[in-house]
Amino acid sequence: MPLDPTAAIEITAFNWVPDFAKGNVRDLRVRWALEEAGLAYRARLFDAKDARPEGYLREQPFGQVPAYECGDVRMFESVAIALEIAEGSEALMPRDPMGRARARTWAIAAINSVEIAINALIDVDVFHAGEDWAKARRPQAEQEVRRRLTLLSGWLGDKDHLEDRFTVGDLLMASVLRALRHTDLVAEHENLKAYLARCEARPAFARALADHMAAFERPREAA
Ligand SMILES: N[C@@H](CCC(=O)N[C@@H](CS)C(=O)NCC(=O)O)C(=O)O
Repeated sequence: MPLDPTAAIEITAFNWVPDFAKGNVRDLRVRWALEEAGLAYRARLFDAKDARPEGYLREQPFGQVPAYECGDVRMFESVAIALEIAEGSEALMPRDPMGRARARTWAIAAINSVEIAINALIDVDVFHAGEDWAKARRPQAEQEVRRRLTLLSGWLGDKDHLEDRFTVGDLLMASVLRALRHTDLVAEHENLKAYLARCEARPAFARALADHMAAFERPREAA
């Protein structure tokens, strides 16, 4: 679904971030969810280096992206937004109660049990690279990511997805795993590597990534 400046749904995103963040800012997972759901949207872009526009803290209390608006519904937190989109789309959320419960469970697991460990590693590898404390902390942070990935790989086994079909849980898990691109940690598990490649091969992801990246080529142009 192309970006549409007249769309009812608006998200916020950045038109400038440091190179390491391109392809990994959290608007991408929301764009991906919207693409899977077939919903048109527009993007309001900020430069990450600049102060946020007046009033933005009323949309996103931490001044971050993404924020989301559709009619009277205003949200922040990428996972909450992805779940909101998923609730209205069978492409992301099965119809049956158990399927829905499992999709929501994996969505939270991605963030609360996997991303939390990955973020600790990103912190030392990216945000504090080279600092003495980060060098000391890194082995432990990496070990914890390895432990989580080994358990995730064990769960996945030879399945294509975390449950019996693609859901918002896979969308978020894949989004989280992508943050390890600067390491070989995912590739240590053939099934996780293939899982991530499978998720990234989805046309909706390709469209979302293309529009996410295009925002950095068109500074200050909304939509
Ligand atoms: N928990 C939030 C985190 C959002 C977040 O960390 N956004 C980053 C970009 S990925 C950001 O806006 N950073 C700029 C800042 O913190 O000022 C979510 O998932 O939406």
